[in-house]
Amino acid sequence: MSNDRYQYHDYYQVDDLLTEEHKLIRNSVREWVKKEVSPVVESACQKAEFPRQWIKGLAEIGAFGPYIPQEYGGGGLDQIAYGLIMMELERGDSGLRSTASVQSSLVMYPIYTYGNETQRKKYLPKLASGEWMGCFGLTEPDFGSNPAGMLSSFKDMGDHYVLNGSKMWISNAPFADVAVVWAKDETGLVRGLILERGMKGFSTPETHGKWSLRASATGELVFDNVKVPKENLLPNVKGLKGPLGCLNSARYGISWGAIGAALDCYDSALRYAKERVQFGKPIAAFQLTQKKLAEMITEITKAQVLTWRLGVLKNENRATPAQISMAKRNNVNMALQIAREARQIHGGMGITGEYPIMRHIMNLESVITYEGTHDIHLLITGMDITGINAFE
Ligand code: TGC
Ligand code: FAD
Repeated sequence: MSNDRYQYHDYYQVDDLLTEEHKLIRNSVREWVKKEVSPVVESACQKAEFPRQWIKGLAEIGAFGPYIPQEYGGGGLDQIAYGLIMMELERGDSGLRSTASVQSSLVMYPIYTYGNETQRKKYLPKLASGEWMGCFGLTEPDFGSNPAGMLSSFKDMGDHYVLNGSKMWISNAPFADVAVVWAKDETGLVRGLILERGMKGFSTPETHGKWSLRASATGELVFDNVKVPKENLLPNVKGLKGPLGCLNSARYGISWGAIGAALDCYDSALRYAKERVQFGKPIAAFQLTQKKLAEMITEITKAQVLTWRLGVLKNENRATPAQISMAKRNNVNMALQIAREARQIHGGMGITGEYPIMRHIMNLESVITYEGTHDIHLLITGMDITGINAFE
C-alpha cells in the first residue's frame, strides 16, 4: 500500500458543521498517516509488528490525550477533534487507532479523572509526549463481557498493597511502561491501580498468532504478589463504574474510527470499480456494483451524521453511555459490512496487500468484539429503551 491514493468523502457536507481548527487537525493527521503509516503498514501487519517509530509521530500530531487539558501535556481540544483524529488514524489502520485510543481514553483519561494531582503531574505529561506508553487491564481469561466477576484482587499490607491475578487481551501490554489495572479490594470493590514496568512480580507476555490487529501489540498482564505503593491507587472512583466510565470515552472514539476504516474501503472500491474493466466496461457500470457502492456511501453518510451529533452531545456532557453504545455498534458493524462488500468489488486483488481491504476486514473482526461486543451493545440499547436488564 505504498501508493496511498485515498480521498475523503463527505456526501452530506458534514464538513460545514466543523470549525476551521477541526479541519486543520483532521488534515494534518491525514497527511501524517499518508506519509508515515501507509508506506509501512502492510509489511508491519504481514510481520505482526507494531512499528515503534509511530509513537513519536502520534505524540507530535497530538494523538495522545487530545482532550486532556494542556497543563497536563494534553491538547485541550474538544470531543469532535478527538473523534476526527481517531477517524483519520483508523483510516490508516485500526491497530494504530487502538494504540492512540488506549493511551488517551483508557490510561490518560482515568488518571486525569480518577487520579489525584500528584498522579496527574507524574504520569500525564510523559504519556502525552509518548515518553511513556500505557495499557488498560480489565478483561480476564474467564471474565470478558462480564468484568464484574473479575478475580484479580489486592490486599492491604499496611504500607503497601499486594496484587495477584491476571489480565488477558491487553492492547499495548508488551511494551507499556504504565498499566491502569482494575482489581478488587478485600471487600470485593473494584478499584484502579497504576502499575509500572519493573515492579517485582509484574510481567506482560505477548499474545502471538493473531490474524487481526497484527500491527498492534497485544499481551497479558500477570500479577504475582506485586507490591504496589499505596500512592498508586486511583483515589477518586470506586466500583465498576470506574472502568466502564473510561470505556465510554474509548467507545466514542471507536465510533469515529470505524468511519475511517469504512471510508478507506469505500474509496478504494470506488476507484477500483471505475478503473477495472470486464466485459468491455468498467465494473462500475454494472448495476450490481453501483448498488454496492451506493449502499456503502449511504451507510457512511448516516454514520457521519450520527457521530457528529454524538460529538456535540459529548461536548455538552450530555451523551449517555447507551447513545455511545449505539454508535459504536452501528458504526463498527457498518464498517465491517462495507469492508466485505469492498473486498468483493476488488475481486481476487481484494485479498492482497496491494489494497487495504483484507487488513481492514481482519482488524474490524477485533473492533466488533473489543470495548463491548456487538451483542452486548445491543443489550445495552435494549435495556435503555425497555428499562429491563437482560444481563441479570
Ligand atoms: P452494571 O450493574 O450495569 O453497572 C455497574 C456500575 O457501573 C455503572 N455503569 C456505567 N458507568 C459508566 N459508564 C458506563 N458505560 C456504565 N455502565 C454501567 C452502573 O451505573 C453501575 O454503577 P453503580 O454506581 O450502581 O455501581 O454492570 P454489569 O455487571 O451488569 O455489566 C454491564 C455490562 C455488561 C454492560 C458491562 O459490564 C459491559 O459493558 N461489558 C462489556 C465489557 C467491555 O466492554 N470490556 C472492554 C474491555 S477494554 C477493551 O476492550 C479495550 S480494547 C482497546 C483498544 O485496543 O481500542
Ligand atoms: P465473551 O465475553 O466470552 O463473549 C463470547 C460471546 O458471547 C460474544 O459473542 C458475546 O457477545 C456473547 N455473550 C456474552 N455474554 C452475553 C450475554 N449476556 N448475552 C448474549 N451474548 C453474550 N480488554 C482490556 O481490558 N484491555 C484491552 O486493551 C483489550 N484489548 C483487546 C484487544 C484485542 C485484539 C481483543 C480481541 C480484545 C481486547 N480486549 C481488551 C478484550 C475485549 O474487551 C474482550 O475480548 C471483549 O470484551 C469480549 O470478551 P471475551 O472475548 O471474553 O468474550
